[in-house]
Amino acid sequence: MKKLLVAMLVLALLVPSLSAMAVTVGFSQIGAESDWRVANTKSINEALEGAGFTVVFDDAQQQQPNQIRALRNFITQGVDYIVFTGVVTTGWDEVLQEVIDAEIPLILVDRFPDTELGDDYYVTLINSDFTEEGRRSGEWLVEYLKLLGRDGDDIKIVELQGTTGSQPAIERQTGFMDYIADFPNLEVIASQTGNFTSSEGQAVMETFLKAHPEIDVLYAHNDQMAIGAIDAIKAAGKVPGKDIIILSIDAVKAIFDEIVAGNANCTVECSPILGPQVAEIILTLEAGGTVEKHIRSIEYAYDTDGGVQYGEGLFTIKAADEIDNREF
Ligand code: GZL
Repeated sequence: MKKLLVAMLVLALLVPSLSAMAVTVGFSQIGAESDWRVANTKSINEALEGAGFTVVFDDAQQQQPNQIRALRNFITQGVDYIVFTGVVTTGWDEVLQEVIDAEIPLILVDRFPDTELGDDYYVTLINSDFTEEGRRSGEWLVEYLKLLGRDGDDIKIVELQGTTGSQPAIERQTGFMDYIADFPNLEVIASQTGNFTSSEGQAVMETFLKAHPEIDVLYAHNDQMAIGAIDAIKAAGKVPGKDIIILSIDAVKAIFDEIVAGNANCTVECSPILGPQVAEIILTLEAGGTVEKHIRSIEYAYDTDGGVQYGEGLFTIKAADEIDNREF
């Protein structure tokens, strides 16, 4: 009798994880173009596997046709959930309609597709506010120039855009340009995509430096492109972080190293750690619960000395005080 009770207890403990393992999640990821993306992949896969789910992962190498193929494969495989972030904003209506028709719950992370499908086709969206990140970048720059006593100077800015047609690239540019529009002495003299990668950021910065000897600021849509640009600035005989102020977005560890070394000036945070929220959502749905339609990440900004305003009651944190907390 005692053995039977023990066996039943063990089974009762195992059943939830066994049942979770029966749940399969298809995860269509953009690629591995940046430290941010790699950390995002790790966070989501580890959280889902930690919750006992089986993950079918696909890296699309920043190519939309690969993502469309992956989504169709998930449908064919009959996964229970799909986690998806799109490399660009448009061109998803047909395949997402197929996901709807297959009645597979869709969890959107990071980037939000621009579709004609309304709002019912997905369960929830977990992401950052890219327009706010651009605005914060503009405000930090204005406040930092005041600290330098250069708020009356004519400031020449070059912009390294993210992947053409991607939501973060579109919205980070909009937020930044809208904020600096009130400061006519701030001028963007060149803007081009570096596709969120270090190598392309370096190559484009090289062309900027050849065409514009008078650059004062680099605004990069992610840290990876800024890190590539730092190499180009050094190769051109200029001092990054001093001759050219360097401002970027993501707050990955590698940019903290550059800020502490004096080669960069500020990074506005965009958190890739979305995994725990994704796993929690699926566990809630599996238990018959409901979830919020839109979940925002909580983010800050970090710079050389801290104390620079970038939002209502928001002031930067000194990078050297935060660097040991950064894992990716
Ligand atoms: C932002 C994310 C962007 C990062 C880049 O949520 O989509 O894509 O800022 C990454 O580093 O390539």
